[in-house]
Amino acid sequence: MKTILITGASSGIGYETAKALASGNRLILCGRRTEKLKQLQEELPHSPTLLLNFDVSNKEQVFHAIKNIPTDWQNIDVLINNAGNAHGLATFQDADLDDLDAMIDINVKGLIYVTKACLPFIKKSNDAHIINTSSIAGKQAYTNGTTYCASKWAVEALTKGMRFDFLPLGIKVTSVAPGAVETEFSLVRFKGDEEKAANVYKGFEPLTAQDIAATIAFAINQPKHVQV
Ligand code: 8X3
Repeated sequence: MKTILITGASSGIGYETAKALASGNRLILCGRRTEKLKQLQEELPHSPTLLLNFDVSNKEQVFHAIKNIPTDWQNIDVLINNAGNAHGLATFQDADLDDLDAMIDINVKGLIYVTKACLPFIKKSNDAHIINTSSIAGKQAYTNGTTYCASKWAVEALTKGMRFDFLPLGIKVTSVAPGAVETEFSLVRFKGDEEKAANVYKGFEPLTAQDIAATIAFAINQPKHVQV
């Protein structure tokens, strides 16, 4: 039984990953929307769960919440840095600076804060593993996506760098880099415009949150000597 902390567990990939990993594990479900986390908790009546409410981009909230995890939940083995999103889809010259700030704050700084905060606990585990949610956007820049792509490029660099740095600590590091996944992602990117969001997934079969959850579960369930 592993203790697994998941950020962004209130929806999409995080929500489905919690469901995929619930059997036989203890889950620390983190997010900003307490009601959604409670709903998820109710869907997992047979799994021990702890809910933590914080915004990954708020340094004080992150460190306060994680440092104060009850002692019997501090044996974190796996951290899934899933929280992240896109704000706006516009050329760099037209993009709203607040949107660009938000993507760097959440997708990059948020991942750094949560990882730093969890590290004192994770490094005591014999099954330590960090999963970073990257994106195809971390491998290929696209029109109107400069800063979202930059944020995911940073996730790729953080993953590779952590893999070197954490080798002496015995912590595995994996990045999962999905293409288009139909979740709230586009709704958030287009600030609630349902029509624009739905159009993104027209004409092809997008990935689902369950597909990505299964990939994360595969990575976590490999033997100790296998790092995906
Ligand atoms: C989401 C994938 O292609 O919409 O990270 O940027 S994409």
